[in-house]
Amino acid sequence: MIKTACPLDCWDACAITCDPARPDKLVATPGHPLYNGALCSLLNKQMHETPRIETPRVEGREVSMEEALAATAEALKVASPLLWRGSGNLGVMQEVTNLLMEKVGGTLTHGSLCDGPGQAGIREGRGVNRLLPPEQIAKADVVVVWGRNLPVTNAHLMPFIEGKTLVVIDPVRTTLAQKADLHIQLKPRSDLYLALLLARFITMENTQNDAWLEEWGPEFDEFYDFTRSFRIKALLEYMGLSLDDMGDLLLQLQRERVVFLVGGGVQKYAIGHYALWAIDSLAATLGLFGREGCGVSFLGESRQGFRNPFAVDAPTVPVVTTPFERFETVLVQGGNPAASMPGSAVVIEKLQKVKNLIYFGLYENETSELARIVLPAKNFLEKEDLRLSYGHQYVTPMHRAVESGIGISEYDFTAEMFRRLGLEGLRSEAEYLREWKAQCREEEGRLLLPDYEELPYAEGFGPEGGEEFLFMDDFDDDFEDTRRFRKARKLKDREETISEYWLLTPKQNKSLNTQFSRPERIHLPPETGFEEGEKVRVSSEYGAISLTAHIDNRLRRDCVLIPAGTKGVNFLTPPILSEEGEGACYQEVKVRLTRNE
Ligand SMILES: Nc1nc2c(c(=O)[nH]1)N[C@H]1C(S)=C(S)[C@@H](COP(=O)(O)OP(=O)(O)OC[C@H]3O[C@@H](n4cnc5c(=O)[nH]c(N)nc54)[C@H](O)[C@@H]3O)O[C@H]1N2
Ligand SMILES: Nc1nc2c(c(=O)[nH]1)N[C@H]1C(S)=C(S)[C@@H](COP(=O)(O)OP(=O)(O)OC[C@H]3O[C@@H](n4cnc5c(=O)[nH]c(N)nc54)[C@H](O)[C@@H]3O)O[C@H]1N2
Ligand code: SF4
Ligand SMILES: [Mo]
Repeated sequence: MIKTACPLDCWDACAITCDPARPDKLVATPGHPLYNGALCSLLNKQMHETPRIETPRVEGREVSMEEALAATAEALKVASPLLWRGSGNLGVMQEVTNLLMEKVGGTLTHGSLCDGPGQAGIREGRGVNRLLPPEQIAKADVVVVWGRNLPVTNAHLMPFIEGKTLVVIDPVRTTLAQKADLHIQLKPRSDLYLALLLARFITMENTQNDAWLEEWGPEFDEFYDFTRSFRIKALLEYMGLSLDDMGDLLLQLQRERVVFLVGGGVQKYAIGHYALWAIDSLAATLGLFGREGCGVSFLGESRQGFRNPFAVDAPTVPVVTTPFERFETVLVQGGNPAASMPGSAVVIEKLQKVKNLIYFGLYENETSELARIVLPAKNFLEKEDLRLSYGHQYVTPMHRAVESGIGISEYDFTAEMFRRLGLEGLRSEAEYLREWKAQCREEEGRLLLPDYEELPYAEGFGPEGGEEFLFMDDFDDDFEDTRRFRKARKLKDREETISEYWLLTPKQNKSLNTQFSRPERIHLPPETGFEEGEKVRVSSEYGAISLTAHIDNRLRRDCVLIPAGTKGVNFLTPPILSEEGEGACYQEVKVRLTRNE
């Protein structure tokens, strides 16, 4: 039996045991402190059913690996090639290709398609993003799931919230919302106002945590003044909520142990950092940091605290608005920018201008179709690696379980390029893995993130602890423009004739971003008047696509939903950077619907 971990970009980072004779029947490693029981169907069904790229290609012609590597080495000889890495596999060895880029004078990317705005918002208040261990979540009385879709994206956390009072804040009446004690079905992109308003009410009722604030939040009074600069009635109307909703929420927030499980949903906007900063500021008002059974969970920074042997000094370009057209050679590794980046029309146009587009991955997709060179990768069962997690503190070594003639691993690819280009200084794969492991903490034979704290922020904020929490103190939003609150008062009349809908684009259970099944439908609220199965043309100022209607009464009447991974969804989304965090803004857009004749 071989021990490894699931490589997919998922909160759970499940530890896995593989019987080399049955690699299609993986099981969760027994005795894991967190996650036992079943693995999800993405890993045990979708992955096995998705055909892999088996043969390398150059200019559409199937070639030997030798020939493809020779063509790649040649293409890397240009001035400053670009490496664009996605998150198809979260093992640390994916990053070994940085060493190659450093040697050939290449360019890397910075920023994030995923959690950039949220991370930036957390850093504003806390200085550093420490993950909230699931063990603390298990001790809470009240769990507020705020823009995270636990049963779909983070299913192994479900047992940890069982038996607790459950509050869900989500514009969609998700399956979790249907089970919740309280569901706040707010308007998209309004979480920051909700957080500020709640902090204000808590202070008006004098239920803020004075003892905590005295020690860690000396600027609280200024924050309270800031929350008072918004008009209550206008805000409530804007969010689509009532004073009763506020009362119900306050009742839960004022209980002893409260955790917020915040997800990607709240921050896929230009102002996404404000959402996390405001939610953190609300948590600080209640003194939720550093207390047992309390805290705010978001995607944790798993590499924090490591001395990364693959960190290099190379120029970078933004990953969200990558200027592909400026590079003669682009190596895409473990990603599908032609479909996963926002603003597909612009992205594809830029990718088409690249002379040597090299795709290094497992499956055919929109990017492999455009590539001049296609290099099949080895899958996670065929290589050595180490898996960190953004959802929990455990680190899992990944061991080779299967020998296969298909593809090449990222380490072997790098070693081949070093050899062919006459470069020096690459150490052995085992040495790098040892270096990562040696930095982990070890408890009862298990590896933990070096930076892990059982009770994060108990000793204060900032990278070294000891610093104060910094409250949100300003705000600026031009998307909704300055008429924001006047418009809000007119919302009721506007609702009769909605012509533009908020686009929600959350994850779904049959795909992992653009890997595996790719649905082709749009979820519509019944009020749109479309019928199930009807063809709908969906357009935004960035592009248009046609999808099949699925009537979904879990939606607000001002929202439509197209899951991430849906073919073409990102033709609708804006190729812009968030105000902070160099992140993507998939939901900073409204769409129109027309009948497709
Ligand atoms: N509309 C919309 N778009 C989104 C999002 C959204 O919510 N809505 N979410 C965004 C988010 S959060 C993320 S993280 C990004 C993800 O976007 P990307 O990082 O581009 O990920 P994928 O599109 O899933 O593509 C992953 C590819 O990696 C390859 N791969 C898998 N394993 C390996 C391996 O071991 N080695 C190599 N070399 N390749 C491998 C597979 O061939 C697969 O096609 O998408 C973003 N795009
Ligand atoms: N099955 C599956 N699991 C995955 C992935 C996958 O593709 N498939 N992708 C992985 C990746 S890369 C990531 S980053 C994580 C992300 O995991 P999650 O954080 O759960 O992210 P999402 O599914 O994007 O959004 C979660 C929820 O936010 C809600 N939402 C949308 N807009 C708003 C808003 O304005 N306010 C509020 N309060 N809620 C809003 C959506 O309705 C949805 O229910 O999941 C990972 N896990
Ligand atoms: S739940 Fe997530 S980590 Fe676990 S097997 Fe499924 S995709 Fe992998
Ligand atoms: Mo992500």
